[in-house]
Amino acid sequence: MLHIAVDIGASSGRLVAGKIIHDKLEIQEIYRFSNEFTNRNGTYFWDIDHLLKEILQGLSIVKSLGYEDCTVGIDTWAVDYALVGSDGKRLQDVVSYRDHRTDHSIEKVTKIISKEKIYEKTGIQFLQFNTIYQLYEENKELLNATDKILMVPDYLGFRLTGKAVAEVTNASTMQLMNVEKRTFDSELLETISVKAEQFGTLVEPGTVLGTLRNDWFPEFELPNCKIINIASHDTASAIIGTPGKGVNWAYLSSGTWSLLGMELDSPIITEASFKENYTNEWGAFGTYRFLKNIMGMWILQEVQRNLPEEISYEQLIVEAKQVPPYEQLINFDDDRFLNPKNMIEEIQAYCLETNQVIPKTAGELAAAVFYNLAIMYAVAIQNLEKIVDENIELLYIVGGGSQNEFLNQLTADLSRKTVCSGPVEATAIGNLLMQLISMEKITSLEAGRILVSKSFEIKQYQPSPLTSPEVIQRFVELVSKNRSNES
Ligand code: ADP
Ligand code: LRH
Repeated sequence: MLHIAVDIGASSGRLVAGKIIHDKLEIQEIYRFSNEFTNRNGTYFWDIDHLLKEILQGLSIVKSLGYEDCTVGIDTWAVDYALVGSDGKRLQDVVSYRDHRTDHSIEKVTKIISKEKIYEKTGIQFLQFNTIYQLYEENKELLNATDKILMVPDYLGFRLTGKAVAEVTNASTMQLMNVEKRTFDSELLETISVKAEQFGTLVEPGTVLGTLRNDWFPEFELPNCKIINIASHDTASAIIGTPGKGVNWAYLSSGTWSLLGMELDSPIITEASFKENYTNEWGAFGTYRFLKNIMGMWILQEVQRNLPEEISYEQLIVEAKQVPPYEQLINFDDDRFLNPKNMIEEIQAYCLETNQVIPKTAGELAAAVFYNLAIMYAVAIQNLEKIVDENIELLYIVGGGSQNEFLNQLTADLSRKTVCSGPVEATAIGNLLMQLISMEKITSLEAGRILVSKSFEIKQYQPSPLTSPEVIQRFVELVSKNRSNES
């Protein structure tokens, strides 16, 4: 039987088919489509009906290739949701987490319940767009009329099967789950006037959601599909698909976001993890993704979008390499870079305000992004080692961003760690592995990761001597200066 991963990130979606052939996992991209949010009357929305159509279009291609039966898993980005009425209809379009409605919501919610208490209960990092803050800002009449609040992959599954669930890896990103009780926290729900019954049934990855209702989509020729609840948070799937071995490895899932952390068996909720805003998102098999969100390739995507002429990633990297290193230090995790009107102007304004060289050309802008991301990764690894109290030996970089060999080498140099890159499609692979485990074709997460390391090329980068070792310390000082100015 064929297995299909539907993997939709903030910048693109794809259907990837997978099969075990001669003890190797073979994957094939069946269909790819773009994804973006757009501004309508001042609010940023995702086009969720377009995504649903693209999934159906991709599945009809599977059928046209001669496959009659398959399993399907759906993963997407986290935190966003659809509000569904009791008639099963969506009450409004899905608002993007980059919308400005939550710019000040952490302050508002933490006036009702303290930051410390929220962190102690959930172990989840403070990001202004977490579901808890989005629901706090939601129109109260709409919320009252809501039968089910479904996270994006759960909603897509609901549209395909009629079954409403809350898959736990993604549900944990709401910052509404009590990590000790492993269920919704009643005090947090009360704070935002939402009831536990308004969510779908909590399900673990590996369970079966239901059967695709082909009869609901007569305009498409579809195969028979069993939809599996995989780890529906794309980052959870990416970490499942990361071929780490042993204990002392960290990961960097590099796409629109850079998610850097370690897989743990139990959460870490301490003063240090709180201060550095590390999160404990739930993983498959009771693991925790102890990680930090770093602004990631979003910055570059937005630089590219605002350049006067189109330029490929490959060309941007060629031009960035010609620019002198470390021309400016930029803390891209500053909220001002979350969704500015024009990323290029925002970067330039930051450099002007901080008396630094202003990047102007495509190569200078890309260099500013790469050098600073590499510094941010190195700092995040240092903090991670301190908090987890482990010495990290290997950093695995997976996702679209792992194709950037220049940044991979810079990351090895600055972090002083061996870096392994690939697979590029770790998220789709993790999605497929969960389907294979659910269908009892592989026995465990470890067996899945061994399969990945046998099946895909992994490149290694060793740290080379540093030209400017002081940049990391200077960056740390910059961030702590910003923090003390804020408080
Ligand atoms: P997401 O799932 O968040 O949409 P992906 O894992 O698909 O993200 O990664 C997208 C990112 O991959 C792009 O923003 C870009 O930075 C990077 N990327 C894509 N193609 C290349 C390439 N050929 N070389 C280097 N980086 C690339
Ligand atoms: C990456 C991701 C990340 C979340 C963000 C909203 O695609 O899921 O893990 O923090 O999007």
